Amino acid sequence: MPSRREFLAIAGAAPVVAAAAPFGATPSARQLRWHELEFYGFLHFTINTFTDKEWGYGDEDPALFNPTAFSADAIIRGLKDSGMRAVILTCKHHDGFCLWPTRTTEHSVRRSPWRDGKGDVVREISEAARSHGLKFGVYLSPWDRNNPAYGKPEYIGIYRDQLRELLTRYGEIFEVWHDGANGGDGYYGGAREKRQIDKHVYYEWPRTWQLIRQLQPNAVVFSDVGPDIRWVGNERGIAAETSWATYDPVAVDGGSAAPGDVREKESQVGTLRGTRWLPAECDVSIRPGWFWHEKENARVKTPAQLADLYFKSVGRGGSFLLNVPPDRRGLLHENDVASLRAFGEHLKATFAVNLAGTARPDKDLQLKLPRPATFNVVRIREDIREGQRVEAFTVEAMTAGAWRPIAEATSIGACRLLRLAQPVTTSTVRLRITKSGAPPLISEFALFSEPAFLQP
Ligand code: FUL
Repeated sequence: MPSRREFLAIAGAAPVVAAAAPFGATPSARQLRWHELEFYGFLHFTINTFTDKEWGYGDEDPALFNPTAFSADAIIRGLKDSGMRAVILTCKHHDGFCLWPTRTTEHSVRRSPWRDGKGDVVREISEAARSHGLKFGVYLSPWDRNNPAYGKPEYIGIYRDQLRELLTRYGEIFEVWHDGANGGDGYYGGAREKRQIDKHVYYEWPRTWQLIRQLQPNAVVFSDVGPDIRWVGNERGIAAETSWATYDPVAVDGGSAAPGDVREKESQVGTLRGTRWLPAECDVSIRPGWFWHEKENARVKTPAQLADLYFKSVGRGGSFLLNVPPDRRGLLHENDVASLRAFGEHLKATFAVNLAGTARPDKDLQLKLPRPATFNVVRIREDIREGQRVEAFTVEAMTAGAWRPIAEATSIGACRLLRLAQPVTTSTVRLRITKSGAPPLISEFALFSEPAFLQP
């Protein structure tokens, strides 16, 4: 586990209150490392890219997978330009096509003309990611509409073998992603039928998670119920305005939850003073669909829209998982690349300089700047190693000899970003904690100036 000093160095500030006993649930070492990533990419790429579908049925000919100019390096550079620190690849989506030469099925890149059947998308993306300093994670869909064994007990062994390959062949994995879309109609080796599974028992998730812990002890595991990271309950990339890192998931019927069976509204908020540290990951696509479609080339989110999502995900204590789907060439489309780059520049310009300079809050959480500064963004972090404590607060600025409130919110956690309605010029700011489960431990109180966008 990083020491308190290391963690705070990353958060960019010194603690303002001496160490105290932890309050409630606290993050594990792997969760703490994940919190530092904040913003990372998702790559949805498979046969769907070539069939113009979002969910393949599972009967697609592997020969359809044939990107003409695939470049993992160009894809990763495009993502890195936006400030992402990691990337997760759909190694297998619901249609069952494996992007690596697996021993578990014939339905893979080995039967495609791409690189004469000798290619391995997982290898190329993982290596390019690492060479550019990005961490690498895997998405492996539990639902497999191609596999004849899906719905039967033997499929669970196949799924685990696939995970074992992914977690042993490609170096360090930072995150393992299991989505909650499970069961339904599919090809299933020619059966072409509907197969329902019991989400609560079929996958024996705890055993699969144990296998992940064994093979990749540093990886965080994502699903609707964790065990490390929770789905945020929507695919719009936003956490609720009040979002707790603690969460006790509940099934739709009020019973015990499972991947694919949670009350989505509660996933967005988490559980105040909940018993488990399960912070939210906010996933969304840069386009309307998860996969690339020609007709969506003009519907790429603008840098201003991406910034809005960043403030509503990272700025509410979660992470921002932005999908950017490669096209049929095996490259990111120019429109996506342009938007990512402009967004990356905006992020840099916004957070490059903390206008509080070297000023640190005193014990009353007051910041005295050497000279007046003009800012429109406030960033506050709690020392989450000691738990999430703050439940409501106000930021006040001294202007014309009087304190006036400039922002107000509830949860802080790993990071709270406040965008002010108007820029404020002052040399004295304070944080007033109005509700807190335990004495607050604020590790950062910083001020920034966000430039305006020319285009909405
Ligand atoms: C969902 C899937 O059904 C979508 O296709 C996409 O992969 C999304 C990220 O997860 O569960």
